[in-house]
Amino acid sequence: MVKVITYGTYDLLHYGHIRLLERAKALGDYLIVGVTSDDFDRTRGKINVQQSLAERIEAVKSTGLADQIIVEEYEGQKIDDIKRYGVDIFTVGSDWEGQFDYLKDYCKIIYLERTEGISSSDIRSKERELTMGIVGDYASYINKFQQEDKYVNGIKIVGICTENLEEMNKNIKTFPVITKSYNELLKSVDSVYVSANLENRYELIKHALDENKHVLSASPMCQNEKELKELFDLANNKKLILMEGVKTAYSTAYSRLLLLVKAGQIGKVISIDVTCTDMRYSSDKDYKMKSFERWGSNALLPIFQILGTDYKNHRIIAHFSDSQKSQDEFTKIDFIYDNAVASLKVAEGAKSEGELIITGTKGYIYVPAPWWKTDYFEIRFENQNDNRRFFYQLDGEGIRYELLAFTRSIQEEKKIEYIDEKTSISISKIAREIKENKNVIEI
Ligand code: C2G
Repeated sequence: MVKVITYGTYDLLHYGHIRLLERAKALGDYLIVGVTSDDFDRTRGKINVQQSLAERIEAVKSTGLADQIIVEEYEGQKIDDIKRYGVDIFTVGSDWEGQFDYLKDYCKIIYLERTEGISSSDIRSKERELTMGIVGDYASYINKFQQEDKYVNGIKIVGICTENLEEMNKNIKTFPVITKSYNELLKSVDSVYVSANLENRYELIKHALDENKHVLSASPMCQNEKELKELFDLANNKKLILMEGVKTAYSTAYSRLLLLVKAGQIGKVISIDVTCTDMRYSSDKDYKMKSFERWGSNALLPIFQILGTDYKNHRIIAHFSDSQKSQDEFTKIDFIYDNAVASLKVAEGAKSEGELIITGTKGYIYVPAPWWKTDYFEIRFENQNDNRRFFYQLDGEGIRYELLAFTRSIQEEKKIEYIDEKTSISISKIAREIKENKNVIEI
């Protein structure tokens, strides 16, 4: 019996895929099809896959051509599969010509002519492309963000609105719309990314929603929980997407970490210690961001997402800049829950180890600095032999995953919820307390 194996994503299964599978099947007596897992696709840079692994497997199954379907999950699996299943022929489309020649020590390699004129990307981009505008003041943020739409099918950044045009001009791409007028920007787009100063965000988000635009906003979205609740209600009533952009929340490593914690891998969580600091911009006199504004949401995220937002008590301790009284150079917040505690430290004017430690009754999770853009973490136990390490791919610091979740949410008319509204609202409550100097102990 001649065994043939082929691999692919098979997203939105089309004629090109089916022709390939037919010819692959005809090469032998038994066809094994390896369908790539979502994680593996992300690792190899394919983040636009529309269908879930289960849907893609189902589609391949429905062709009736595969005798066996397996899942491709990791780099190097092909050699393992070929040996394990006793494969005689490996085949794949000619778009991969030469790239799998290294398998020739294990079996015969055949590249089949790719079918011209059809591809999953074509089918995906036939859906109308959404447009996005950026409103904001910080060149360093906008610079990063504007690069990321090329990785996400279905959305294109077409404009920018900034007060800071002269300064910004050096950094921004040539967008069709470059303006100081927010109204002009809103007229030209379906959605906006709000990256302006915290105190302006509420007005900017509200204005965009009023104009029926979807909004992705830097975090915290507001300095007032009531205002944020009002914005969510407005968005929900108008069936618009309003999403909080904390890029860590959208990263694979962080999402997996949450799942492992929720699955009880470290027992009951008893304490969370989280630190985020940065001094890169502290000497830049135009940079007005304060510690909490810059880092608060990131640091609150694991606390609120693991322990919830119903803390019994909390205490905010802040050190303000000598020259600018409104700038918290360092802020520490302690939370007391019924059966747990949490503590965060954020700083723009002080430096510390930016790590995350989640203490549980069976073990702990350690995420090394800078934990907010990690691709790696460890679960550690008393017995070191039980320790496990987890590695994931993180591209574009997570911005492209955030943009992808936003785009998909608009397309599917349903928010893909990485950060729920309760968490966002609780973050804005703490932002208000710091702004109003309420519950704050000054040092
Ligand atoms: N294909 C084709 N003609 C097309 C499109 C795709 O012949 N118009 C072939 C591809 O060459 C591949 C298979 O159909 O052999 C599946 O294509 P994709 O789903 O795009 O998967 P791909 O990323 O090519 O995965 O490690 C190798 C990969 O797993 C192959």
